[in-house]
Amino acid sequence: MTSPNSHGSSATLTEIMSQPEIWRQVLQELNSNSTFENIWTQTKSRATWLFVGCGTSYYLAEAAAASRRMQTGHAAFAIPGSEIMLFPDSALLRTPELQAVVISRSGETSEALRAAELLRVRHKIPTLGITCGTKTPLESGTDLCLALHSANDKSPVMTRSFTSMLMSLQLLAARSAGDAKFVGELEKVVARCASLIGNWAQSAESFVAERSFSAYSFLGQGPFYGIAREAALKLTEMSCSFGQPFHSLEFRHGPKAIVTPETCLTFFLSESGSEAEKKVLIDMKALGGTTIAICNRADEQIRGNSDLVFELGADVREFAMLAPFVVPIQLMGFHTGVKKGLAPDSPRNLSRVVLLD
Ligand code: F1P
Repeated sequence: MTSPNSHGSSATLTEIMSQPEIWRQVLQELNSNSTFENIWTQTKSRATWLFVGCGTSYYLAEAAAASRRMQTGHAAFAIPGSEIMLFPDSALLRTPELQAVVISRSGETSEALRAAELLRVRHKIPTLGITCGTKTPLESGTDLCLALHSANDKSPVMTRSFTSMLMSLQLLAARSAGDAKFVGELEKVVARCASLIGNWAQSAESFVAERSFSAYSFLGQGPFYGIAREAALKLTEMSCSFGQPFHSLEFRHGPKAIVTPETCLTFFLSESGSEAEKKVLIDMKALGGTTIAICNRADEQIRGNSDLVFELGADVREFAMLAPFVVPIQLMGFHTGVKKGLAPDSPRNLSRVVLLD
């Protein structure tokens, strides 16, 4: 069984379990970091934010954009780096007062770097990079750059880098919105996760040991949709299983055709959409699906219709829960991979960075 102190020799599992501690460090660093202060000062007047990334960093872009819209009430959107390269005319790059954010853990991904160059040099859009690497081409290829070295992962699979960069971008949005409460909410989330992660790891490991699935779906709405996409990617990368993300209510419009007990459906339950999303959970349970609920607080209906529940239980606004909600699926992806005889530390066909010729 996994405990916070027994990670075996897996870098990936160690990095997943280290998240509450790393988040604490990142929040402390940002609090006293003149670069973060400078970034905020130089970007606060920009009206519309474009978040760019590839792979996990693209799903981070989606979650960060959705969160920024909720936090500031202003426009924000996300585009994969490749779209900026191939279809710049459909990327709304003429939007006035645009601020671009290019996200890349490694700071080396070719599409992210090419997108940064196109945005900064050809389209004259101010660029902010965010990375976990040191002295990266992203840093030299953007106007401003935030580097979170302590959140870097050794594993090709992005776990703590994803959650830490997401929290940092949310903190920046909170600063722009003059929202002094948010940092305290993140601190509450960190404390909750630190006390829960050992139990979450054990629950995920037992759940995976007792069952086998032919398909996985991840359901979320609003800012949780980006989290659902990242969860599907985590499971796919670590366990070579097929995982698909959906907006929760979209699942009724066709995808529910796949539901059987061998279909594992994970619901990221928001608070804004709780009643409607809960009805989808109840409907899919009635169709015989195996269900996991990830939520802040589970009521009787959620418990009665879920095979496994992960509950955060934090008195915070729902966008403060984005990063911790992905943790149970990072753990499930890891254990599913190990059960299938795979090594999540060296996932099949994957490299840490995608470099184009
Ligand atoms: C992005 C990324 C990862 C993926 C893979 C290759 O990297 O696509 O999401 O897991 O290992 O790289 P980065 O631009 O954030 O470094």
